[in-house]
Amino acid sequence: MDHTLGIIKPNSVASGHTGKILSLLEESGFSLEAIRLVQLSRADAENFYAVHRERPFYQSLVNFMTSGSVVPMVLQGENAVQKFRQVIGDTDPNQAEEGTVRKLYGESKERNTIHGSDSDENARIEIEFFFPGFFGST
Ligand code: IDP
Ligand code: MG
Repeated sequence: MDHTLGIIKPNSVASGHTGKILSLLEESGFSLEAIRLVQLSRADAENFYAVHRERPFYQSLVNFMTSGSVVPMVLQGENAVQKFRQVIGDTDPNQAEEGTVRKLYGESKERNTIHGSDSDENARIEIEFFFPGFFGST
């Protein structure tokens, strides 16, 4: 699979960093295949992050992800999932490498600017979550 899902999180949309982040992603070699501006409902955010249901940060994460608009997008490129994770950097901005999106714009481990799918299987599920029918019916 050469697609992944990214989501610019509410802190970065509100801070006006969306354009700079899109530029950085495009300069890194990704092409933009789909994009939206979305206000997640509580149920949406709970479903999207259901895998983290038992984690101590879950309710706080859901609160954060529903606190403002987010920008989900489909990015295409060779080895997209793995490469995107490299470009965004470590979950904790303090641990992320220089030049990564989270290092540049992340405010904390929770408010870390951007989501990236963690596997081809999850990328497909997450893309369908925000862009139903993206892969067609075949
Ligand atoms: P990832 O986004 O790098 O894949 P995950 O472990 O899947 O990281 O966690 C999902 C999201 O939950 C993170 O992007 C971050 O916003 C939040 N999160 C993860 N770990 C913590 C934590 O220890 N404290 C607060 N928020 C966290
Ligand atoms: Mg994850």
